Amino acid sequence: MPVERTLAILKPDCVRKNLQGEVIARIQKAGFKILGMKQIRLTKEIAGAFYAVHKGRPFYDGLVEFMTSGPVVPIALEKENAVADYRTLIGATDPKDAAEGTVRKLYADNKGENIVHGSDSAENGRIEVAFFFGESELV
Ligand code: DAT
Ligand code: MG
Repeated sequence: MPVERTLAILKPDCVRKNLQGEVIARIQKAGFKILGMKQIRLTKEIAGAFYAVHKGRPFYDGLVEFMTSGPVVPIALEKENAVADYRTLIGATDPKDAAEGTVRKLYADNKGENIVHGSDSAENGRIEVAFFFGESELV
């Protein structure tokens, strides 16, 4: 299977609940290599640009509001089959639909506040990692 990059983001609810360590431990136990990690506060412009694909959807403004409501932790991950394996680890977007034992099932309150982001394709994995990290920050 091809080695892929995928972008995780520990969202503001994850940081508020002090769950960063729990989620990172699950990522590491699942065999992902952490290439880069930082804590930042997104501006409306940055969050809006990151989620530009969702612009016009009814949840877009709330999503940008939420993602700028506190610090987030983008994490660049690498592994064989990283995109699909990370999405299996985090579970469905809505925690009500997420499989038992997944990060969102365990920790998320609702579909809007769902603890973590994950890229949805290998191409977007590379694009989203590059959105937050320069190549010199990926080690
Ligand atoms: P995912 O984060 O699982 O890739 P997505 O790309 O469809 O899900 O949506 C991006 C984020 O937008 C998602 O994590 C939470 C929010 N969102 C999506 N659909 C929503 C909805 N119906 N109501 C509230 N928030 C929603
Ligand atoms: Mg998505």
